[in-house]
Amino acid sequence: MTATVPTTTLDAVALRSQFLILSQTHNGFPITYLDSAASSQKPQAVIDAIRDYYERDNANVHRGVYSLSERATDAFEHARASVARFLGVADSSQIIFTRNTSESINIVAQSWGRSFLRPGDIIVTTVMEHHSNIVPWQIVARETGARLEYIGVTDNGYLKLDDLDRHLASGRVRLVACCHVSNMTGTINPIDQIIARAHDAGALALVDGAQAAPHFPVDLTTLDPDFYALSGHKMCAPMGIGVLYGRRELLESMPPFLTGGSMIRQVGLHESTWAPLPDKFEAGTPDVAGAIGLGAACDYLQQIGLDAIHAHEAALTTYAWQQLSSMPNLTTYGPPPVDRGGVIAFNLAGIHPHDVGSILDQDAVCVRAGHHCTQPLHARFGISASTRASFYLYNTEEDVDRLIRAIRTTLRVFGKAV
Ligand code: C6P
Repeated sequence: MTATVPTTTLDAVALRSQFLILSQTHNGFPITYLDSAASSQKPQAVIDAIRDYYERDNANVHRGVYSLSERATDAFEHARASVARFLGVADSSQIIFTRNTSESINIVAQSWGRSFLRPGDIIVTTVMEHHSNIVPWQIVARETGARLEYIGVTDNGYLKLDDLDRHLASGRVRLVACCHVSNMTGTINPIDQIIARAHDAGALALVDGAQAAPHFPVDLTTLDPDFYALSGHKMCAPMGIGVLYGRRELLESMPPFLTGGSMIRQVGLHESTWAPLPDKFEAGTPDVAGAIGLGAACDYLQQIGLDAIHAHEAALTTYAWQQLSSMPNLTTYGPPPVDRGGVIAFNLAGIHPHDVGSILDQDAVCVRAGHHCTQPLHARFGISASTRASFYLYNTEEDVDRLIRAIRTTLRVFGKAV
């Protein structure tokens, strides 16, 4: 069945001029960047914001009383306010700057988990998680005597929500940790329902928003998760800056994760007390330029409009899906475009994804090949690796056409029907 291709109002061709990196060629072909799920490219507005900070305002923050340091502090806190606005959060002190999604989830596991989990408590996560929402819970479960249980995945890449209800019925679930969007199947999970069901059962909800917040509007006041984690580098910001949002009472009740400078109120020789939020969770000199870049990225994405970005990605995903799903010798994983973000993982019969990735690179088509840090999900589909194309605001139908052509070339190289 052919789905209608949704319409886009985004002028991606014009937007591309703001991403200088995309004007390069490789092997004589224009770069077709289809790996934004791994890390996005950065627009000039973000690069300029970082450069301006270093050229005009650079000094350590929250320390100096001289005007340069005050300007740096203002720019840093202004960035935090931009992130809060982007996520629909009124109180910017609930926005903790971290390095990335992995660190954000580890803070919750190590701080909240080690303090509040007891033997017999249950943590529920899902088979479709990135390793960064599995491994921290394995470790904290081992340390506290809590049990780790999973929500399974259907053949079409949806979560088996009956599994969630079954676990919640035990009355022992303390936390449900779930991704908003899968980085392999692209499944957009019904995260509002998952959060509501967790809360109804007296459990907390942690959402890994790494593949969601960059691509469609996320309003945390409406969604009401207890924790939400994201990475700046997947949403036009630099690498090395991420966010942990947390409910105020929870963050206040949790001990700090990293300790030392900036996060204290008072230090004695044997006892110390902690600074208020968000400083309690931001020990040491922060990545000020990274935060400023993230603030600029949030403003940039909001200016373009997250609804428009989502519609644009939906149009490209549908256009790609229609061609990929009818190709012989090609298997895709996950739900139809209507239920997925701009991510399509696939395999070509008898061809290793690394070979696919290398041949596509000869035509300057950049995709990810491997397990995408989702080994349990790959195992669920009986595979160890896949090739993944992912789309963002700067991609065009022409990019999809190049992908399809390069896949056909790969099939021909291996003597497969096209
Ligand atoms: N996924 C991908 O190619 P970090 O590395 O900490 O910024 O993000 C971790 C992470 C957590 N959750 C999800 C859903 C993710 O997709 C990622 C990162 C990249 O799919 C790199 S492995």
